[in-house]
Amino acid sequence: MEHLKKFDSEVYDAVMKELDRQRNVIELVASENIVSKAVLEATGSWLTNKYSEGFPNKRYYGGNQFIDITEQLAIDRAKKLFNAEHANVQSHSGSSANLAAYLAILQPGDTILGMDLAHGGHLTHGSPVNFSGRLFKFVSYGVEKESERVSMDVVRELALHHKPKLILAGFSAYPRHLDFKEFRHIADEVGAYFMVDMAHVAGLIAAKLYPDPVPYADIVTTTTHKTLRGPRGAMILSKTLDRFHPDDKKNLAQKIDFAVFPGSQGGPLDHVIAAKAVAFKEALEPSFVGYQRQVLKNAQILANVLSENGFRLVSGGTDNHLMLVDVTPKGITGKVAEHALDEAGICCNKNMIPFDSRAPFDPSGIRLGSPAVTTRGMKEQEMEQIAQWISLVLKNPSDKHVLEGVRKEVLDLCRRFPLPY
Ligand code: DSN
Repeated sequence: MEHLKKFDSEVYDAVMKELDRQRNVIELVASENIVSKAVLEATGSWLTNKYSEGFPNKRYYGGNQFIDITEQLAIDRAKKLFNAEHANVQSHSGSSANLAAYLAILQPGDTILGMDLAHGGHLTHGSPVNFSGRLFKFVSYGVEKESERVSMDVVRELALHHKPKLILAGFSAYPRHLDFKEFRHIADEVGAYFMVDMAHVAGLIAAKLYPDPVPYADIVTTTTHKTLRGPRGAMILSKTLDRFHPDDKKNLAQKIDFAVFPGSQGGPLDHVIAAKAVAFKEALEPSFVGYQRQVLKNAQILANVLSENGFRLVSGGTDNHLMLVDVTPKGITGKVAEHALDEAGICCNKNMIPFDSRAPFDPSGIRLGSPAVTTRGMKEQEMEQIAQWISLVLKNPSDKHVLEGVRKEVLDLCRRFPLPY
């Protein structure tokens, strides 16, 4: 960083402060992780200088012989990792991957059945303030009030009633398994495409520790930076054939590629694509399964100890890497909880819980996840300790003495489990 330091001390200082923050906090934001040095080097590499509209061996610019290698490696490894027929690795983000997926198979105004953001879905699954809700007619399913789980009977009823062209499964705040096979049955019953946004659980799926949507879905989108532990970005996996238009000039794989470029993006981020290739190689290593197993174990311990300390977990616990904690029974809100934990060096995000009577900026819950702390090497013992600190902080959110005491212990734990850089 010597050049950055010399040329732009303001940016340099902020970057170094962010590194320092990452080193010294317990990161429980469920959608974040810590990349390896190899992924970081590829992301920060000279590939950022190149333009390469098109796809490997079919570019609109010269000089792409080495970019072709890195992009093809990313494609081949993504296909191998998820046993997918087709992979497009150019999506800049999960949102742009979802936009391209919709554009590949739908017309504006078509109906999509997806999960309600307020019940754990995602902004791009039909929120009225997002392009998805503005371009398409979304119908939402949520969780059931009692179980706080998705009911496939409800999904089926809604599908039969609204006859969507696309059924969408996936979430950003749902702590349970989804039954992708049953989603496929329902989609077949009503003649709909089936798409899964597996962003949160992609790493668990790669390790075969979460139900696999790839055999059932026409299209699977994912970010690459959550449990998958790659650079910030996304990709789209798909079947080759378009089940409803097998005779079209373009098959589904070609429609996806076309919807990404030129449909919704220009030049790909070649440095990030190279880093995706590196991350997929890491995910193909046997040790990645061990990592994901520990992600699950760590989430279980965190959930169990919080429950033992009297916290109400949405749906009673978790089957994956994340959990939603309703903090209102403790007399506080999600905003107060997030702030108090931040003061103590524990980072998470406030989150709506299903049927929340409060507003998104000060909701009833917080969302916690285990991927980043697991990457640092923390295991059951540390998770139990973290859960005890969370309990102590949330029971005393304005007690400076408590917050400072926990902050000191957090710093000590962070020093014992350093980042790789
Ligand atoms: N913002 C991401 C998350 O935190 O889950 C989803 O895109």
